[in-house]
Amino acid sequence: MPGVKRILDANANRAREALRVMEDAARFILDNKKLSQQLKQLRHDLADALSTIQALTANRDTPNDVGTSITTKSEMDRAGVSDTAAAAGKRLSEALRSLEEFGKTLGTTAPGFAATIESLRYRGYSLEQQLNTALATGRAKQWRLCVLISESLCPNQDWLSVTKAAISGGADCIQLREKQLDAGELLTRTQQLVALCRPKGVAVILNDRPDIALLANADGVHLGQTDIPCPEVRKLVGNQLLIGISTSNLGQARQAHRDGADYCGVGPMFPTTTKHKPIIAGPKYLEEYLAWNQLPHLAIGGINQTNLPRLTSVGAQGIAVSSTVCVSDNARKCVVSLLNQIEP
Ligand code: TZP
Ligand code: MG
Repeated sequence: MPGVKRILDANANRAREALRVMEDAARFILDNKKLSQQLKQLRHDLADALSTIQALTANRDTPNDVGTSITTKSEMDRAGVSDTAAAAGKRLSEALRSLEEFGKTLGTTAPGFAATIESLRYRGYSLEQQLNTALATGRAKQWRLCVLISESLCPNQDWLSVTKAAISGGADCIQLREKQLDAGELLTRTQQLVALCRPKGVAVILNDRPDIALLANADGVHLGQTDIPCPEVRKLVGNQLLIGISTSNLGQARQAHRDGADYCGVGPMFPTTTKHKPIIAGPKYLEEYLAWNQLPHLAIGGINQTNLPRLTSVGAQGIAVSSTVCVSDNARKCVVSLLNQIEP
């Protein structure tokens, strides 16, 4: 049936083109040899599979193709490299699915064709995910001061006033960390924070809850070692959210990097009353982390104006604090004096 052959021809081209785009991103943007080779291999294996069904181009009839003049707004609209690659990944799986389904109708004229395409489609999914993850990382900037806000740690003022004071003092990141709130209230507070922070260029990170962070259009989500694993969260949030991971040693930092995290919490630096942490990683771990130097850092845990020099002396450029700011009777002043100790 010529219609089927035209479908197969069109989707063979779509899949090849999508693979080229993905390969270019892996090769020229990421300099990732392994991923480029895997994508290239997939393109060649696809060409081999297509060569078993004869003379596809003989059925090409572009002038009479009713689809060439149909365009959508989104196909001309790519926000950046990761968006371009993500669109190519989707295009690849759609094209392979169409090849597979219509390939089944070829019956005995193309034995094994649909099954081969199916296995290529699964390989494509995995490469698409690896590419998206690799392109999603490296986007977090090196914040200087992140304030973790918890209502229960703010004895002097309400949480929103403390947040406003911290921002006016120069905090460039706010992490909302509430363990007891109902999800509805957490969403409302995160939305309030986004409305407050976005116009000022201050990032909003939500602790533990990627779902709520997405709904509130926050900048990111922060995860501990026992929360939902980073690769699973990346499946859920794609490139829409930054992902931060708490780490206490370099092994965990390397894993976070492999998993596509955007930044790491590095700590605890000092004993802290905010969270139960029996082992203190200390400034030594920060020093190792900074020598490794693969992702932005936020040193965390028991940091205050008095002990901060022990971190800046090993090169700390970003810290996260909770109690020292929340408990202070002048959160603005506290933030200013912490920032004065950190290199601009
Ligand atoms: N993770 C490691 S230490 C810590 C977290 C959430 C608590 C930081 O709070 P504080 O009050 O600055 O020690
Ligand atoms: Mg957590």
